[in-house]
Amino acid sequence: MKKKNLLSVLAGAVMAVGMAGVAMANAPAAPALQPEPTLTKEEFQKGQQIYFDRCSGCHGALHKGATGPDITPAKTRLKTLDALDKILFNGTDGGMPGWGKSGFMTKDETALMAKYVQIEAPMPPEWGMKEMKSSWKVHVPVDKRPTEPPKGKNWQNYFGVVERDKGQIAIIDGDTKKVLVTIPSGFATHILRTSMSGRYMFAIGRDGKATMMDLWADPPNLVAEVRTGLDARSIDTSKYKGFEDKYAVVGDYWPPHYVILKGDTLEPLKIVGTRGYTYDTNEYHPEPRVASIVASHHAPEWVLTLKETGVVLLVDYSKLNVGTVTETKINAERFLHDGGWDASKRYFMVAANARDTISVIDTVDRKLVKNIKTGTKPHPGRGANWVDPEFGPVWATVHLGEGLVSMISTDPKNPKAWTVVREWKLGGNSLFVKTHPKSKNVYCDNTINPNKSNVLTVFNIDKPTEAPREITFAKKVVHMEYDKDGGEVWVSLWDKEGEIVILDDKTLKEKARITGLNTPTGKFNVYNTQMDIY
Ligand code: DHE
Repeated sequence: MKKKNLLSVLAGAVMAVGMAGVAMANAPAAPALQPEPTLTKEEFQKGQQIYFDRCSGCHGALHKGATGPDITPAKTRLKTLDALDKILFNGTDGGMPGWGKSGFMTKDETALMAKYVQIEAPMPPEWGMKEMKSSWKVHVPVDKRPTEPPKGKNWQNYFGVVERDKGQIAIIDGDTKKVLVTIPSGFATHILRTSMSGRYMFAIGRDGKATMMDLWADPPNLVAEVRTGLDARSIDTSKYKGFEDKYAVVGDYWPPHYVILKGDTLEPLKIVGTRGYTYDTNEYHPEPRVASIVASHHAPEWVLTLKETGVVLLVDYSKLNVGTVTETKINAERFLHDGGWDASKRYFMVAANARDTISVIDTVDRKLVKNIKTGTKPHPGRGANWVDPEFGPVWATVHLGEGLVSMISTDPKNPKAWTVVREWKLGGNSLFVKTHPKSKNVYCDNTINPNKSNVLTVFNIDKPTEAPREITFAKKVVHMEYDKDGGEVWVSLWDKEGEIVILDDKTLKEKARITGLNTPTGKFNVYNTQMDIY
């Protein structure tokens, strides 16, 4: 009832403004709010599930917007059901997927979702220590695990590959290209990270489930799991000297909190909430979601980004043994998303994608260096570092909203430091960019451009003004990763009958192909992830 009243007040306000406009001049009347639709209990439950699976990542659990716009009823009821249905079905130029067109939703489902987004968002439940502890399972106790790496195996060249739609991880031997094992993980598993020793690999599911795998077991196995929340995207471990493999941390979207876990068992140790105030306007936000996390090499700290408030947290975990976590808050920009280290691993480069900005955080002097405007919706993944022949060390991002690679000088001594020094035009809107310290190539996917999603674009570092080469595949291409030695590039062909194509980095010729993978998405080489090489 309360919600209805709020909307009526808003409707009244909008109408009053409209009428004043008519009286004063010939200004166009503000659009009237559409009536609130009614949904049956079944329709509501179905809408809620579809919203969680497909929409909340970009628009937030409370529909308030982040990467995608605010879609609370005050906005959505300014549009007709038909107009909303068309957006849901066909997508938009701004990067919203065409859920109907791409086959993820039926015609009936996009029509249902048009109605669902016109009603007030239900408040999702909380998830505290009691719930976490009851979901925590140690499958292999620490004293039952191997004490040395598997003999005869180049385990640091293993790859963890997310098979997203199956919610499982394929561990693949990078030397033999054989799938050693598949391990169940969370719903629509998002990313993988390794511990500092490299021995443990961690997965985070969109349902908040963290999964821990032991790569010293032969074959690798699932050793522990815990559900840290109801919606999550990021996980990392403690990497600072003296704290290697000691802790893991998960950043949740819902509830808005981060959870510190014991590094060898995933036992939940501490939950810290992130609800608070936007960095610029100081408005309370009920849902500041934890986006990217990196582990500092300069201090016993994690760098955590809070999407909606635009705040970067430096979380000191060195006194956790006495139950204390110290946070340093650095104002950056809204709405923080993904990012990675520059080559020195001192500066964290993070996209505030809805503000077309990269924020640079100095983790030694513990401050914001600069907010740098790049292109429309930067989306670096972790980005890529190389040495430009003219501008020296650069870090680069691609963009969701346009086909553009932006290179930022990361050498503090360069007069052009922290500015965009070079740009490359890309055929399509992109998700990920990748290179390796030993490589002369920079690879970009074009995943979200419907006309070029099956094309991999390859630039030459030494000839930055030369046109890029393009490799066309039979299926949509997403995410690239190098092997340990930097001689091979692994590329996902993203499909239910997906594959990984392995290219020779020098010749760009196909070396091998791993078939039979369901929606292979992110791929993480153990050594490169352990050492933050990208
Ligand atoms: Fe991601 C990284 C959030 C959609 C594949 N993604 C990240 C990170 C965040 C994030 C916060 C950084 C984690 C870190 O470094 O700690 N992603 C989100 C979303 O909120 C969003 C936009 C919508 C959603 O509903 O989840 C989203 N992401 C996607 C996809 O659709 C992708 C392409 C495939 C999938 O998983 O469904 C996708 N995101 C990835 C990958 C990375 C990632 C592979 C890690 C890149 C890397 O190299 O580190």
